[in-house]
Amino acid sequence: MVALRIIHLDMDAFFAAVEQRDNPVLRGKPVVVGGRPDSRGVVSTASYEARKFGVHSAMPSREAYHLCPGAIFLPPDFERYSRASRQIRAIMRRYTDLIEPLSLDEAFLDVTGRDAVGIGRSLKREIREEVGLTASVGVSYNKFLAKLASDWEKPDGFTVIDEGRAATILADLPVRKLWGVGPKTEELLHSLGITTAAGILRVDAGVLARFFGRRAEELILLARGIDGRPVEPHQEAKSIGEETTFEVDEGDITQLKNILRQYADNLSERLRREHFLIRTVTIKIRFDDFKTITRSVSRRDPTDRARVIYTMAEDLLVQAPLGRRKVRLIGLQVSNIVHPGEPVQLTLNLF
Ligand code: TTP
Ligand code: MG
Repeated sequence: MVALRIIHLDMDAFFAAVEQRDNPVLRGKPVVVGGRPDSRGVVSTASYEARKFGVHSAMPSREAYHLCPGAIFLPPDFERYSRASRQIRAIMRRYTDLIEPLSLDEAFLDVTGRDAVGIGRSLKREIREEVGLTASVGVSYNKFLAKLASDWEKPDGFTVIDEGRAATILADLPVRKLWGVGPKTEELLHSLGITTAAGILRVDAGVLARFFGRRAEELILLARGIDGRPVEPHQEAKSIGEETTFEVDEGDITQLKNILRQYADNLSERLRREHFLIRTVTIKIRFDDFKTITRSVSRRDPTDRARVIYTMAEDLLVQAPLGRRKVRLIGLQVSNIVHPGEPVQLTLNLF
């Protein structure tokens, strides 16, 4: 019997839920947080009431408006989302320091040797009572299954996957739900007639290896519900960044530089507030034909200075193959974050 020891917690419709908490008028209504419906922005998230109409994250706001004209569209207010995120993080820390945050609203906890189910329930209750938001919680014996569990009965879910349940779930689990399986791998698996986790185990391992190389072994392990990855703390804030989709495509490099300067100022301020330093700067450019490029540069000495960040970004912009093409979106991201007094280099996580 494998012990339940990993918790995955993911807030429900996070940005929209914060808005509904703070403004009772919005409760029970379709709420869309993100770009304005008359802009070229995208949806950050939608309340579950809006999701019924087919609205989802990353969809153009305009499309969201067509699907659900009655929705209330709101611009994001990161201050309030970060505050809620910090409160949630503080509640998690009551139970363990082994916390791996994946984003503002999502984290793994390792509670080996303790009552994982009891801790999961307490987390949910304390977040509801103290932060006024609902979380979906999954409890299992590894990260893959704990994440699957938190998603199982969303929103406001609480799902425990023990070995028996894992066997039942894996028998019919679509391959897409396996960790790291994206559209391409899914397509390849489907072309081999494999649609479920259990299906992977029915295929000869040599055949799988021929198609998937070293990934084959990992797929087989995941299909058996095995995942050895540890919960890795100290990975919060892998990167921060800003980006904008223009109302009208921009062809003027001076304008692009001005925007990067503004981003650098904002990011520098955020870094100072959080007491972080960074080593890597990345710019992202999406052209009018949607082709998207990213360019990165790193420096040895960590910095939080706007002028340094801007100069690095400007160099990248000048060297980018802009040609005569117009730019639809420009973004600036800083990563390789260093916490003062803890000079470890964190994993790079680019766009
Ligand atoms: P998610 O946890 O993916 O989504 P969610 O919390 O809104 O909804 P649920 O978990 O119930 O399915 O992302 C957390 C927040 O991150 C989300 O509220 C808004 C933000 N976000 C974006 O800004 N853009 C995106 O494309 C996604 C997926 C999320
Ligand atoms: Mg969420």
